[in-house]
Amino acid sequence: MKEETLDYEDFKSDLSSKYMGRSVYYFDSIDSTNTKAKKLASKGAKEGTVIISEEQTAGRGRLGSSWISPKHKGLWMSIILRPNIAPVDAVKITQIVAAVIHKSINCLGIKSLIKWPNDIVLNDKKLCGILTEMNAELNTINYVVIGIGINVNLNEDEIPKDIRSIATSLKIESKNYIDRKALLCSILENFEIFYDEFLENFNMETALKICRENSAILGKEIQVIKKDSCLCAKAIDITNDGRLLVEYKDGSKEYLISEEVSVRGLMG
Ligand code: BT5
Repeated sequence: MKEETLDYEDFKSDLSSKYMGRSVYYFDSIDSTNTKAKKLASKGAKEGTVIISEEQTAGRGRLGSSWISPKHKGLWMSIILRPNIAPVDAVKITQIVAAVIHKSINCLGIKSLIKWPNDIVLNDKKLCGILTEMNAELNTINYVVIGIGINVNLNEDEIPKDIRSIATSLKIESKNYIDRKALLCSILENFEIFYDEFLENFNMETALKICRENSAILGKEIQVIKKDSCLCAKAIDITNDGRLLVEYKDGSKEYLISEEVSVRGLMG
């Protein structure tokens, strides 16, 4: 059977967005779509440009970790943005993307949860990771690259053994083959709506509501993992600016920003 591919020609007639995903760089294989996106962005690629690859040979997670991206099995892609916002506000975009992916997965009848700041999970296992990277001056953003990795049609034996206990796919969870093209279009269309609303009114209420109502960690005991420490805390709220409010055992509170810590549910 010929594998279904995600070249622009394959999905352009199904896509109803105006600019999100209207300029597409498609690869059969690449090291990392985020690395490519950063190169293209620094050469002037416009907002909404999408880089998609059928596989990544050096897919990246945060802090130098790697992201497994087998051929034709997932959505491995990056979106270039040029928001006219302060660099500190770029973390909000990660929450908007998480809400959008959750919504699009939900439309498939799959009930995922959002694990702040950058994971979509199901049954305590990771379905999707988001990697937000930015190039900025003190007060202005040159570009933001949103990397999205979604495990779509991986079978259990296609997930490396060392991450099998923490990773899953839409196919494994739903027991159905998932149409990657439809999922891709849904994400690009929903993202354009949420992102435009955010830029126009600085409003991310809808996204925050989705992140709060479908959180895998709010109200739960979590571990806040920093460079030199690992502390137990309770996840209290996601604030209007996308930070996580936690309360430690001694009653002290802290607002976490996605870059400075990892938060892992005790199950993770
Ligand atoms: C992330 O990092 O979750 C962000 C992943 C972003 C991947 C996309 S794919 C397109 C774009 N191009 C790139 O090069 N990257 C982006 P983090 O929270 O640090 O999680 C990384 C950890 O997840 C690894 O250390 C593994 O334990 C685990 N992992 C690796 N591959 C996985 C997979 N396919 N599914 C689930 N977990 C995985």
